[in-house]
Amino acid sequence: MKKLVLTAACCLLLGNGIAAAQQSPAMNEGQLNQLDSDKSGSVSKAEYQTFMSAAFTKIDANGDGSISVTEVTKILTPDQFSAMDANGDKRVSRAEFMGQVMKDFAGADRSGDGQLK
Ligand SMILES: [Ca+2]
Ligand SMILES: [Ca+2]
Ligand SMILES: [Ca+2]
Repeated sequence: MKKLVLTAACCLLLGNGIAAAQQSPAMNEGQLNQLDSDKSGSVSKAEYQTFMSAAFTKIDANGDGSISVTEVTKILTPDQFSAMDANGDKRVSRAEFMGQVMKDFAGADRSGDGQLK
């Protein structure tokens, strides 16, 4: 399960966010289904937030409340890590992580209705 979540988080981060230039900006159906916890056919902001918050907890392997480069070597490149590290302290805090992923959500929500489908 842990691996699944990490993979999904990875795909989301890579697919929707900072690496959008190199990757397809759209999530595939499997990723959407995984986030759509109430099976409404779309991913609400709340569903996305809950999922990504849980993903942060899993990524933070040593549970110190922030993500270090070593915890994401398999998920993010150093450049992607720096992009998430808003204050440049070499750690991605939960606030920095959530800030980035919610920005990704807003970017992916082209219709602006707070739902991804
Ligand atoms: Ca839903
Ligand atoms: Ca940590
Ligand atoms: Ca930081």
